[in-house]
Amino acid sequence: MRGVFLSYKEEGNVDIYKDIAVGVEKGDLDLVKSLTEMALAQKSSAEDILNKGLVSGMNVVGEKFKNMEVFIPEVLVSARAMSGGMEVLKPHLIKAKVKFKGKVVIGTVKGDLHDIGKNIVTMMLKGAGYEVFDLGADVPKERFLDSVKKENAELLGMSALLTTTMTYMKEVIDELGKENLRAKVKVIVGGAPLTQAYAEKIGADGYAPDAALAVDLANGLFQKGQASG
Ligand code: B1M
Repeated sequence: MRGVFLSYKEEGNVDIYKDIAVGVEKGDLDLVKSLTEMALAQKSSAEDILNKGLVSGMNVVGEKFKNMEVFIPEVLVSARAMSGGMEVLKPHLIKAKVKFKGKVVIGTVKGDLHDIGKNIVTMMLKGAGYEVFDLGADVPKERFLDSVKKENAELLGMSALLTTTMTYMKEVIDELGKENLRAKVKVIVGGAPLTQAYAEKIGADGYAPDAALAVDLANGLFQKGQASG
């Protein structure tokens, strides 16, 4: 084992990312956590560990799930291993900021339990200096609206992973309009089945295909002053 770890240094940590990905694929929580800690100790960036290791492993699981090579129990075990790695990464992704850039309410829409991508987006937004109120998964429109009002949020982020649930995003946007909140709150959406065209069709202000671009999108909206009402 020691020899393997020494070789990570020599290979510029490329192998450790692969092993983290394989650990996620196999659902080996302890291995994923210890390799994540080791990669951090070897000065890998949290973003590289996340994208080249954890997300890369989960993508393989996704492909296998699609091809019916693995099934829901294996996927859950992999998701748990990925979350373990994310817990280790969290403090490194979330930099302490004295002043928040803005307030964001985020959640996965009603009927949808997929929260891994939304959690990554949340972590990245926090890391970028936003105050984020994460409502979790399976969030009905009433909760989105209550939270936007209560926190006086400038940005609402919605995630959906199912073609059957992404349609709910429009219901939330329409509800914001009915409550005269649409001009005050910008809406960004994401999730595997989403596209820019779909985001435009439902009246969202922006779409991001991944967590890093979600941060760019939020920054762009705030910089233009569009998200500050
Ligand atoms: Co589900 N599932 N699942 N699943 N699952 C998918 C989504 C699916 C594509 C698999 C497949 O068939 N190939 C398919 C959807 C098909 C469709 O609608 N077209 C599917 C299905 C069918 C289902 C069930 C219906 C299965 C069943 O019960 N028969 C069921 C539905 C349950 C429900 O929600 N009501 C179900 C259940 C589950 C599990 C519970 C087992 C588990 C979820 C665990 C959890 O999240 N806690 C699960 C998983 C893990 C997956 C796959 C394998 C992986 C999803 C994932 O976490 N990806 C997925 C297959 C796949 O996507 N390849 C699949 C990794 C994650 C980092 O990516 O979430 O896309 P993603 O997030 C990215 C970007 O999209 C973006 O940034 C993230 C990071 O870069 N992003 C945003 C996401 N949200 C954003 C918001 C933004 C901006 C960017 O702004 C606000």
